[in-house]
Amino acid sequence: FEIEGQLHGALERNEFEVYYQPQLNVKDGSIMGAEALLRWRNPMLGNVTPDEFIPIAEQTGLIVPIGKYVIEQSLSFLSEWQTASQQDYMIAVNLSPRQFRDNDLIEFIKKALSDTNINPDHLEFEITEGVLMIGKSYIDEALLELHKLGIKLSMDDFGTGYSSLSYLRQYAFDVLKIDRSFINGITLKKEDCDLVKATIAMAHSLGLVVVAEGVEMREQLTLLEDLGCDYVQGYYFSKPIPARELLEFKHTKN
Ligand code: G
Ligand code: G
Ligand code: MN
Ligand code: NA
Repeated sequence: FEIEGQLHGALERNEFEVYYQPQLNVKDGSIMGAEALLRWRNPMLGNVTPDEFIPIAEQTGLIVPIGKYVIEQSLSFLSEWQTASQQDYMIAVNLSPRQFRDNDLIEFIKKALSDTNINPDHLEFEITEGVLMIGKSYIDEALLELHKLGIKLSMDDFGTGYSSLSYLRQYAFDVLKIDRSFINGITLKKEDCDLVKATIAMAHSLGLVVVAEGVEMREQLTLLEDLGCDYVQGYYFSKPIPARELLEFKHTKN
């Protein structure tokens, strides 16, 4: 109730900031790109986490303008980042179910790409099973449209849902993100290690690249490298950070 009240007008009051968490190449530790993660600081409520406000933004429809702000900010940051570093980075943005009900979504994305002069294949949208479970044709059509534009699609939180495998077969995903709950126990539990190993092999045989989420320890990185994982993301490298910090972020593997 209080969150909802404050959420109205939060965009106009400039209370949001997009943070970025780097994604690194397992082989050489180089930066591949970053995931955009929204942060909200409100004068009355202080910092409110996305787990608290995203569901309310979804219910109220406020996620539509807020999500557009995230896309705009992320692309303009990517343009700045690529220019500053002379590297072809990727930016990954989370899309939630309600955003697909916006008839203007695809046109908005196209315009944001052309305004920032970003090549569509440097933009990735992270989709959870929750989006696909809705089972509406407008979602299938939007995903197909994004794919045709050359935008990358990644299946987020892989392994936590009920029908991930059938969705992998049904949709044109480019990236599989292994949920951090599996990475957590990877060095401790043989079952988790075996599951991650099999997931990576399956993804590769389907032509997908694999990102491991929630890497917190060096031992996890070493094991993921042995298992052939492509990219990693997690507190071991960096938590989500403001744009200006990412511009200065350098990771050295050793
Ligand atoms: O930022 P944090 O790491 O606490 O993210 C918590 C959850 O909020 C994640 O599931 C993430 O996908 C979601 N989230 C964060 N930023 C955004 C955003 O910009 N859009 C949407 N739809 N979800 C987001
Ligand atoms: O979109 P997704 O649900 O995957 O959101 C990523 C969430 O995971 C965000 O809340 C982000 O802050 C969090 N996160 C990122 N790296 C780590 C990590 O290494 N450990 C833990 N516990 N959380 C992480
Ligand atoms: Mn995500
Ligand atoms: Na997620």
